[in-house]
Amino acid sequence: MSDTTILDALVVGAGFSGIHTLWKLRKLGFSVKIYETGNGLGGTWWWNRYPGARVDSETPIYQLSEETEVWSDFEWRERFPGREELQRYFNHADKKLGLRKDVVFNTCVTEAAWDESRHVWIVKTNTGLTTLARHLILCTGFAAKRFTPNFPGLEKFKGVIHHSGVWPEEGVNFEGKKVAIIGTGASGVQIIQEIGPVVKHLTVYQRTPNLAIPMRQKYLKDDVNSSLWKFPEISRYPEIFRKLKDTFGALIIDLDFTEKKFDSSSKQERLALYQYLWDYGGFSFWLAGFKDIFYVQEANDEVYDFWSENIRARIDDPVKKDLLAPKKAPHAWGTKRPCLEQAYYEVYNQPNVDLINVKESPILEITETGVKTKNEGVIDVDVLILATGFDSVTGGILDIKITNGEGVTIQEKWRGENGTETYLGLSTNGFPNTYWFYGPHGPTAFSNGPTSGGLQADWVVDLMVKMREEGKTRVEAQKPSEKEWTKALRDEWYSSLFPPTDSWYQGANIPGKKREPLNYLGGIPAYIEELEKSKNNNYAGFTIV
Ligand code: N01
Repeated sequence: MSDTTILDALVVGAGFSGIHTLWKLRKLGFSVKIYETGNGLGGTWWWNRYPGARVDSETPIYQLSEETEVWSDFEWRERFPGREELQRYFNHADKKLGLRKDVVFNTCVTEAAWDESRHVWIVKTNTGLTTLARHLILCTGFAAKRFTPNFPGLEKFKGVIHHSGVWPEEGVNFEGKKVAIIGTGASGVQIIQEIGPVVKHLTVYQRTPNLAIPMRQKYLKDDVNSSLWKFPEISRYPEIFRKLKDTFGALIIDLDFTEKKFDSSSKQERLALYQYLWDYGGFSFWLAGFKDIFYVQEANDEVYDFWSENIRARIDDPVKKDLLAPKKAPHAWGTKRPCLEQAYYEVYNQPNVDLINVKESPILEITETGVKTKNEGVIDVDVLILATGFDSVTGGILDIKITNGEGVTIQEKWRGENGTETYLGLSTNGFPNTYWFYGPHGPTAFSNGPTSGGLQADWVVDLMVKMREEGKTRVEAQKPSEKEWTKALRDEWYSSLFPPTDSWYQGANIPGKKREPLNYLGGIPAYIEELEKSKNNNYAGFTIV
């Protein structure tokens, strides 16, 4: 691209939000390109290829909903699609929408500087490209920056070592191997249940138990009429997509938090509801019971007890039982991402699977041959897996050196004493013509990515259309609006049970990162209302020139 061509928009990242933005802007006649670090489409689902990788959003909601030509012609075969199914989907979307011609792969955006005289972003990549763009759209997702703890000796390990977020394309052979895995988040749980039955020996290093819930996977080829959950007909998709936006997280078809209050239902009614959701599977147990579980300790305790009783019944060994599903909750249930499991707890009943509690017996170092903990000494392994997560939500954006017209970087702004401040969870004062989707202060962690990222993208596209019509070239979130949005988001968070829990929801998983609310807890309908309120008032809260 020549140094004088100005793109209407440069999109960073070819996951769901990036693809949707590209498709929509292109249709409206805007010039737009995506720069993508990976070598394929799918964003997180390009990188997430560890054994057992599978999404926790159920069919058919985890897809592009406006692109009729894509969904009307694609058959999902799993209730919770695995990585292969997702890759099949992204290839299908590419065929239908001709995406690749506007995606530059293997290209990582490293810097962007705002040129106030021309109202353009000057964007640089690791491959030496310099691109001018009117709008900079960051579709970097919430888990683009991998986190590896600073274990002493890590570089000395002589065996095979992989982080779950950058798994080799050719896979890893586990047969007959001794394996260690550090981390029991959503990635760790999926890997453990997948490789436990295959490896010679597996040692799991757990710091906090994952309070995981039954997935209740279903396959299209099975007798789908024999379960609570059925594959919806494609003809129902438009109605499903529409109704999803009326639910808290757009994460479950036909279900949402009950409108009842916890204490206005009898114990018998409550237990019947928990049981129904438990059997129904997926995120329903988290997001279709009482919303009070996020605010009222007593409501949370009761759900925890139900969870713990059910999970403990699946684990044979009393020590493992107490470590995986303690009688006393390690944190308020659901305030740290619960993941969906298929046979996670049963894996620990196998004689070849050991569990080490690193809170009691910390990892001292990684040696040439294995992992050394305080009580166990060195356990030798052939393969070491780091399922240690991500510098979530803000990490992907803050990895790019974004500098505004006054020479201030977004890093300086968000890492300063005021922390992350945004307006509407998609823009920040001082950084004109810049937006992100499925990132800080959006419904992100509590929502289905394609839905919430998609509605943010649509909002920005409408704004760009208006600016084009009116010959405007610069838009910036106003400081007072940003202060107000950020304060309301924090007030809601601090009124809930989330703050004491160490989770990536608030940056608590990264040593030295500021602990602060990074996600909007108000739910999708309230979020849509906020977006509409600004838009319908001539984009109130923004200065457009
Ligand atoms: O990462 P995580 P993830 N010593 O941060 C442990 C999405 N996702 O990749 O809990 C020892 O959740 C850490 O311990 P603790 C999903 O939203 C979705 O698993 O901090 N252990 C934790 O157990 C998910 O939430 C899907 O005490 C250390 C683990 O490493 C998000 O991505 C699939 C440690 C990290 O867990 C991230 O999930 C995969 C240390 N020094 C991911 N440092 C699906 O949709 C960290 N840990 C299915």
